[in-house]
Amino acid sequence: MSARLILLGPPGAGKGTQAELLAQNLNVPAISTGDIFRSNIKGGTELGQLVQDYTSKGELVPDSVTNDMVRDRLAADDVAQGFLLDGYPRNVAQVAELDTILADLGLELSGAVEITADSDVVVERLLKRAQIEGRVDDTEDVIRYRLDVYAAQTEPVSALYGSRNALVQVDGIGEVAEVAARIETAIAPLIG
Ligand code: B4P
Repeated sequence: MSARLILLGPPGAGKGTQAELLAQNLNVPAISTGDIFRSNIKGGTELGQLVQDYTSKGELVPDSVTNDMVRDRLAADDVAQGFLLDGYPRNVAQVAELDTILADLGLELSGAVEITADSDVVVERLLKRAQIEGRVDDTEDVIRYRLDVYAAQTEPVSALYGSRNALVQVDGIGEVAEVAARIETAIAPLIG
């Protein structure tokens, strides 16, 4: 059975952390749009220069850029047996685009997992990460702005997958291993 999953959750809920563990477990690639942007920024590529202003402010990168990048990535050979999308789709227009991309590839989504976490907890986690990694978008103002962007643009995405009966929600508060175990239990009905 191929797992084709989406991982949703506010910044700091643990998406990146859990995506890595879950992808290993399911033996599928984890595809993080945020990671792809960051590695392009670091490498000084044309894409990196294009997106840097948006990511540093916590704004969503324009759909035209993000959608093309995801379309290319999902056409790669290693995705044929499944994937875990981390951080995409992030607004309702991206959901429509993903529907089209998957239909074009003849693939069906297994469902979406939303990791939930209280704002104060995520701000605290991200400020801690800032001290270790120094990500430019991990300042308190930008973190709070990213949370607002999540509420306005990405919560409707989870509502949409909910209306399709394709959403499970998992509490992201607790030890990393505890959250991972909750996710594993929650996705069982999605991946059969
Ligand atoms: P992302 O890379 O997706 O950044 P994020 O939302 O902050 O999540 P991240 O994965 O980094 O954090 P996590 O919760 O795992 O996006 C960055 C930017 O890229 C966006 O602002 C936007 O500009 C752009 N972008 C990305 N996708 C886009 C799209 N589709 N469309 C348009 N623009 C897009 O972890 C946070 C911290 O919590 C870590 O330090 C971790 O160690 C810690 N943590 C995790 N689990 C924990 C636990 N259980 N207990 C304690 N700490 C925990």
